[in-house]
Amino acid sequence: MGKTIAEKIIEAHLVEGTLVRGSEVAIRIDQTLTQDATGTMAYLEFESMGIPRVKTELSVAYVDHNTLQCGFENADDHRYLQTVAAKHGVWFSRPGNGICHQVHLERFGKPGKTLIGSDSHTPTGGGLGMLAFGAGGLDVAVAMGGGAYYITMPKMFKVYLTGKLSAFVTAKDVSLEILRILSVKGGVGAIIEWGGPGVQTLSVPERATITNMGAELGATTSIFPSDEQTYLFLKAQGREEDYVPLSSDEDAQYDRIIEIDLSALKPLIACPHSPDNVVPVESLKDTKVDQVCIGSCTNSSLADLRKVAAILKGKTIAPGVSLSISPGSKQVLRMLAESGELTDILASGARLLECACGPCIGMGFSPNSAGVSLRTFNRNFLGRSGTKDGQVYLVSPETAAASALTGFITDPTVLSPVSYSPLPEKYLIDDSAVLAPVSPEEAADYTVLRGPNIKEFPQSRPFTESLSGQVVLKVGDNITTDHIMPAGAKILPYRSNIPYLSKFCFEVCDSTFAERAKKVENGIIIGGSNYGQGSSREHAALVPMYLGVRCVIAKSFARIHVANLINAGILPLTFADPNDYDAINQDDAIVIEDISAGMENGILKMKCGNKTIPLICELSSRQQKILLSGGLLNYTKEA
Ligand code: MIC
Ligand code: SF4
Repeated sequence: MGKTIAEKIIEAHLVEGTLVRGSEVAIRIDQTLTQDATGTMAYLEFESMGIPRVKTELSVAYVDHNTLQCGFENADDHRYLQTVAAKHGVWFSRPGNGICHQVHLERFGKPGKTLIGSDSHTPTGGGLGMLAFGAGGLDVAVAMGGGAYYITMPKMFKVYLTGKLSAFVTAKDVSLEILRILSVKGGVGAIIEWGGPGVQTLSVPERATITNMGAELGATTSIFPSDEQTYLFLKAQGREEDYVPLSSDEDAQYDRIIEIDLSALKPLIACPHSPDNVVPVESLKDTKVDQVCIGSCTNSSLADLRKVAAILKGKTIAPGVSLSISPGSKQVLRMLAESGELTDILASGARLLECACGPCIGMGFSPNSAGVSLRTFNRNFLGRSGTKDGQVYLVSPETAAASALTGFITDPTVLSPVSYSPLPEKYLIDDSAVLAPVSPEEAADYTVLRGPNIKEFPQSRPFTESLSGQVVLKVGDNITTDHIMPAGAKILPYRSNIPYLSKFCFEVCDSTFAERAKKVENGIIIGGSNYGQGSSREHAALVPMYLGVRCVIAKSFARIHVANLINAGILPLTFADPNDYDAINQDDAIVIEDISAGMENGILKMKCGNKTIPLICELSSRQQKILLSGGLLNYTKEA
C-alpha cells in the first residue's frame, strides 16, 4: 500500500510500534525548539534528567514571548536560558532575533526531518516538508536527551488544492476556509497533508501560514510536499544543500479528502472568540475598527510585510485606528529597512514593535475597552489580548492593511492592484543573534545563571487503587489552555514560579477556583468536548496538579493537553455516554475504584451519589505506568 508523506517520515524515524492508525508509535526526533515561556520549565526538566549534552541533531532555544522586561523576572529567565543552552549543547536565539517558528523556518528547518517544539505552532515547519509537532516541555526535554516522542498514529486527511489564489486573497484565507469547514476540533487525531495542483502555486512562507494554523484545527500536524518551491526557498536562504524532494505515493490512503478551489476563495475573517467562527470579510464591511495588529508566527514573513508596505505606501491610516507591525524576524526587519519598505510602513502611521510574539500573547498592545481589534494572528480566544471585552477578529495582512486605512472592516479586493516581489532570490543572511553552545570541554565548568523567580517544580502523586475526590469545577465545550492558565504580560513572567502562577488558574471562568481547589485534597474537573485546545503550555496541567487536581473527566480532549495531563500525573478520562456530563455538578463527591485494573481494561466506574457512571480510560501501557508512578518525571527516574 502506498504511503502519505507523514507515514514515510514516521517510518524512517520509527523506534517502536507500527504504522497502524490509532496505535501508539514512538519516533526519533532530529530537531527540537523551545521558546522562553515554556522553555524555562523544559530546561529545568532537562537538567533534572542529569544528561550533560543534548543528543539531537539540532536544538534551539528561542526568546520571543516574554520580551517585555518590567522587572527582573524576564531578564533573569533570558539569562538562565542563554546559559543553560550554552552548557548543554543548545543554540540560543537572542531576544529580538524573531519568533521561533519564523526563524526556524528561515534558518534551520529541513524537509524530511522530525521536529518537536514546546509550542503548539511548531507545525509551521510542515510548510518546508518537516514533520513538526507541538509538545509539552517535558516531552521536548526527553527528546533533547535522546528519548523518543510518543504519539497515537494519526488518521490521514488530504486537502486537495486546485486553481490559484486571486489578487488580495491569501494563504490566511485558505487557513480560515479549512477552519470554517472542519472547526477547531475537526483536525483532532489527524495529520493534514496538503496536495493537488494548487500546491505548486504556493510559496514556502504561504505554506507555513497554512501549516501554522493547522494547530487551530486541533490537528496532530500539517505538512506540504517538498518540491520546486521548497528548493527555491532554501536556495534563497543559502541552504539549498538541505533540500530533499518529498511526496506521497499515488495510492496513499486517506481517511478524508477535502477539496478547495483556490480560485473560488474570497477574503475571510474569524469573529470573536474562536478561530472557526468564520464569515466573508465583505459581510462585516460597516464594522468600525479600533486597532489593527500585523505580525505573529502566522503572518510576519517578508512576503506578508512587503504586501502590507505596498498597500500602505503613500497613504495614512484612519485617525481612529492604532496599527502595530511586528516583523517575524531580524531578517525580515533588516530587509524591509534596507529596501525602504519599512519607511512606507512607518510613514503611514504604524507603530513598529519588536520582532517577537508581542500582542498575540497579550504582551502589550491590548485593545481599548470593548475595542474591535483586527489581527493577522491565529487565535482570538476570550481575554487573550489582555482586554477581557476586546473583540478580536483574525484576518490576512491584506485585509488588515486595507482596514487600517479605511477605519472599517474592508475587503481588500476592492483595492487597486499593488506590486511587490514576494520571494527574493536571496534573503539577507545574518545569524549573528544566534549563539553557539560552548564546547563539551568548556561545558563542565560553565555556570548556569538562575534568578530568584525560578521556584521548585511541583511534585505529583502516584495513583493508588481508589480515588475519593470532589468536583472543583465544571466547564463547557472548547475550553482553551488560555482559560486554564492565562498568559499575558502580567502573568507570563512567572512561568517558572508555579505557586504564584496558580493564583490565576481558570481566572477567566471562575476567579474563586484557585482558592477553592487548594482546599480540596483530590480535585476533579469536569469538561465538555475538545478540553484543553490551543497552546502546548504544560502549565495548564502542572498548575492544576499543584492545586490538587487528580483527574479531568471530559467529553473529549485536545491532543497536546492530554499528553501534558498524563506527564503531570493527572488522569484524563472521557464519558462513555456524553449525556452523563449533565449528571454531575460542581461540588459533587466522587469515588473511582479499582484504578489499575480499570486502566488496563480501558473502562473505569465512577460513583457519584447513587449513580454509577462508566468512564473510558484510553491509555497505552506506557501511559498507565506513567500515571501509576505519579507523572513522567517520577516514571523516568524509576525506569
Ligand atoms: C500561544 O500561542 O498560545 C503560545 C503562547 O505560543 C503557546 C505557548 C505558551 O503558552 O507558552 C503555544 O501555542 O503553545
Ligand atoms: Fe507567539 Fe502568537 Fe505564535 Fe504563540 S501564536 S508562538 S504567542 S506569535
